[in-house]
Amino acid sequence: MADNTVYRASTTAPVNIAVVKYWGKRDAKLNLPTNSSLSVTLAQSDLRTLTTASCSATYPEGDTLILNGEPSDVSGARTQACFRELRARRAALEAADPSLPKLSTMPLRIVSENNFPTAAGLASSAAGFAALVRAIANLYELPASPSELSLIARQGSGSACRSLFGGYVAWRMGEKADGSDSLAVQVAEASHWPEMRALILVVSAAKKGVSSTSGMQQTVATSGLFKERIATVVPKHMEAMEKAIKERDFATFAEITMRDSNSFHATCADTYPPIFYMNDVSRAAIRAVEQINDAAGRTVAAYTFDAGPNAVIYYLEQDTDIVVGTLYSVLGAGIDGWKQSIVESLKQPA
Ligand code: 2P0
Repeated sequence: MADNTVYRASTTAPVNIAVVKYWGKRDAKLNLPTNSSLSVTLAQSDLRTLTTASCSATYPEGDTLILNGEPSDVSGARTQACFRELRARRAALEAADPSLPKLSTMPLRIVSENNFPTAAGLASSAAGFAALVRAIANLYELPASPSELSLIARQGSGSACRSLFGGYVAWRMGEKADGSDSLAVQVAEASHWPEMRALILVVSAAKKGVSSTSGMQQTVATSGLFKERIATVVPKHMEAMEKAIKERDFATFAEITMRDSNSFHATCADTYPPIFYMNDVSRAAIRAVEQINDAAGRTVAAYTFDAGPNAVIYYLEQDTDIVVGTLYSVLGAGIDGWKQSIVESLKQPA
């Protein structure tokens, strides 16, 4: 008898913001990075992708994806790699147990919604591919750990591998040519450092000018500073950052976060032709954080910027008034760019 069932599973995945940045691929096909990276996963309640994966023999032929209500292309190599890897794992389960429904042969229908602007430098591809991979893994009932799923999500978008965990997450670059050791691991649970907060200052929700994928390829090809970054700067930052997180040492966490953001944007500026993601408003946020730390007489806030102008400010809950209060008054008063900005305070953990 024909199987007319619609099989379905849903999941959410959060955004992560790197404090030691991924920038550079050593293998573009397998999406293998030139360096390890480390991020903080933000609270699900604030910024997340909600994804439902379904499959049915009754669906018309061909996999489909609806992203924020619009049909989206699934023919790209990265989405195809994720579908292929997940189907292969499901097919292995079906081969081992012939009583299982043959989901691996059915068309997939993916429906995905972000609750934040796509392509605003807020790592929508990270939450998006993490949710896509986990939703299909749930649909297929794969017995895969988050680190195993991170190997698949990495092939969708590098930073996505880090969104399969909460808390503090390292993406180990790995050494193998086949990428089987380039995966994410949790360094610490969010509850290890429950006072940690992230504030996102949205300068612009517009799509970024140079995509991360092409920007980092240009950097690898042309920047001399980048060679120094991957050889010495990032390994030093990874080690110091993991220690700072384990010891809940905010001053060191903050210094490495700011230095690594500066180092990443310096290699962007050293790319030929140069890439500029920060703008005048971003630089005003850096000055404001410096003022806040100077006035406090200790490091109470850290800024970081991804491939866009928006700022993420890390601070501890007990310093909310001096950090958030001062940022609102300093940035809100005289700087045009912030006037229409959305300011969200994110609690860690959810
Ligand atoms: C990061 N970024 O570590 C860094 C910091 C942007 C700046 O990961 O080509 O969208 O899909 O692997 O993951 C953005 O890069 O790039 C990114 P692909 P991805 O979060």
